[in-house]
Amino acid sequence: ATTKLDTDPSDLEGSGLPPGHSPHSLTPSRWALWFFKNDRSRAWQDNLHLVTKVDTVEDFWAMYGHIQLASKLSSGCDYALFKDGIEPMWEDSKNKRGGRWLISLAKQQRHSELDRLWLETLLCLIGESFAEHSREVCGAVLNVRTKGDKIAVWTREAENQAGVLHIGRIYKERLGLSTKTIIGYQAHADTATKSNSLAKNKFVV
Ligand code: MGP
Repeated sequence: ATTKLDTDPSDLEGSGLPPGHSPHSLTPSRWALWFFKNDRSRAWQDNLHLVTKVDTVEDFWAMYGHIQLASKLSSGCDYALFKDGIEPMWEDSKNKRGGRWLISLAKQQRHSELDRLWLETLLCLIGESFAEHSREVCGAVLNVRTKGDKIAVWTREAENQAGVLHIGRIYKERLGLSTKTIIGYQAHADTATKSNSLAKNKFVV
């Protein structure tokens, strides 16, 4: 015998939700997953590929179940989850005045913590965890690197101090980082023009 697991949309009528909103739709309605694979013979932007877009919780978990865990990616690869319509690059009009909360991991954290921290980051995004400041969020990026992996939440306006700090405090708490761990926020304009690997922190929490 087969069991029907899908909910028939007509079952949702009369649920009291606004028209067009099934109980599990994500707000904003759609997120895009991007994958970057480092091929040094090509320009940076040409290595960035759109994988899929999700607009329900069910789609999100189906996607998550289909892709490699972060810790299984080869060094040089990235994932990015961004709001639909924003490309995961500094140049996008929604990113260019923004910046990122950066979590720099020690090498050994790839095995112990990376997958949990990246999943928690994704859930902070799709769950709109930053209250009204969630609208400031553009997306999140994972960099798998030999020198140490990185996870970052990108926001749209580096000068929005209240929004940036609210997001940073909640994000740090959600990741379960100790109060002794300091995380920094850097403007993309500074990251893009830095001469060494470290752009200056505009804010820390
Ligand atoms: P990276 O992949 O963000 O970090 O940037 P990585 O590899 O750890 O290097 P590090 O410099 O932070 O130590 C690596 C390089 O990719 C950058 O120096 C840029 O040349 C390019 N790059 C990265 N991003 C996010 C962008 C972007 O948004 N736009 C463009 N044009 N290039 C980018």
